[in-house]
Amino acid sequence: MCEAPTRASRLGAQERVGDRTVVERDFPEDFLWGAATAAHQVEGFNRDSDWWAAEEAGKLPYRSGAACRHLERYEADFDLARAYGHNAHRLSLEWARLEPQPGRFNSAAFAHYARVLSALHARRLEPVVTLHHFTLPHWLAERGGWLAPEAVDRFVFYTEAVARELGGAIRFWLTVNEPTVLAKHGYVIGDWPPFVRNRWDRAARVIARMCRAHRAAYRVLHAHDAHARVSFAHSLPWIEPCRPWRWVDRAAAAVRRFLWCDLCFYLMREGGELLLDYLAINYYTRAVVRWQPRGRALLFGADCLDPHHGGDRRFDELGQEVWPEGLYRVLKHYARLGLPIVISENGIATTDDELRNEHLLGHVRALARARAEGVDVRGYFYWTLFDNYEWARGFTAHFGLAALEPGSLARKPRPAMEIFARIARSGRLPQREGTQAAP
Ligand code: IFM
Repeated sequence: MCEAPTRASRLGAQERVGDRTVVERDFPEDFLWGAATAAHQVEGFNRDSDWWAAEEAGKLPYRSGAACRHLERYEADFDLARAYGHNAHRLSLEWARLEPQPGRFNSAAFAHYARVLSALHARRLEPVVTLHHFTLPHWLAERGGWLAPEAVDRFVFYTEAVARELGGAIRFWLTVNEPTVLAKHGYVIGDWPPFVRNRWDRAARVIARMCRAHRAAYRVLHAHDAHARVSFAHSLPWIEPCRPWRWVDRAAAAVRRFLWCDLCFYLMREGGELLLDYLAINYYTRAVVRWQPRGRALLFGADCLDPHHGGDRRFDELGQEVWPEGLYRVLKHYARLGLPIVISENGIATTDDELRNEHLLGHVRALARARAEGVDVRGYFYWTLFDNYEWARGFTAHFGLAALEPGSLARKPRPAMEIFARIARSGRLPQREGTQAAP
């Protein structure tokens, strides 16, 4: 992934078949195709984490419980991914399992993740590994979580252990997942641990801490392996003003974009150098922002959810707009950072198969269009492989390429899984399948 793509691969690679036929591809052979998951959402019984403690204490509306039993079923899950054309897989390691007590690592948990990584390699699935995906060890949360003075040092200590024990099996790293999302839910909306409301100052400090933790972990991972490829997964919606002719809406959108999207890029610099080897984008939706002089919206602007704003809009189960054009715009916009790009998450919460199919095709087309215009996109990870524990929404949001059968937890592939497989195997968009260029 980190070799610069050739001009041919950027513009739609061409492949020799036999001696004469040349087949056009929209995506090169080494493009990463996979699904993304996170430990707490799929593994089950994550007992030493802050989320588990909050669930047990009745502070969250849903419990994760056995989740999807991925802890035991990971091999079958990776078989499924491989059978449907995936060549990569994004997962997270659970810090709370690996370090259930401060400074005391659990060797059985390390052995488990070593087996998980071998299982991926055995199936030729490239692992992309997140070190921190929203959950914290309960002991750290009790000391203040990301706001504890020791938080960054603790994260570095954990990262060093992971690099030492598992680093040989990992090339692509994501240090932290979506710092702005965690700060918003944990310290502004207050529906996630630690359930603090309207503390913008703390939210800002959490973001700054997580960015500092990223910088430190970046150095650690490179010290262990000069070839490591390190990034963090950033939530990057497309943000635009609701009434572009009104300066207040333009200003609200600009402030939102700065705080939500661009601030982390400033905080991830050291001596002017941006400590990212690639840009990992979680893209779901666009935000149409209007100025509103009240409450939270004063700072961030209010979301315009008018279903007829600029044509008929479609929203998923979580109220996120389905807008593939936004992925294209985000890619064109952030190409200016000059980094290779991986879409580390993209997906939709729905049980409507047609909508999921359309969503997938629309977003993959947006990717292909951006690539054809020279944007260096190297991979696409669908959120997610099968329906799982969607944080405070429990199991009520359906993001999976496969559904979970209640009770048995059997994975039932949805039609989109087959569409994904065809694109991943052929490197071509469906309407172009069978197209042959002249020799
Ligand atoms: O489920 C989450 C994931 O944990 C982080 N990014 C967004 C997903 C869907 O809401």
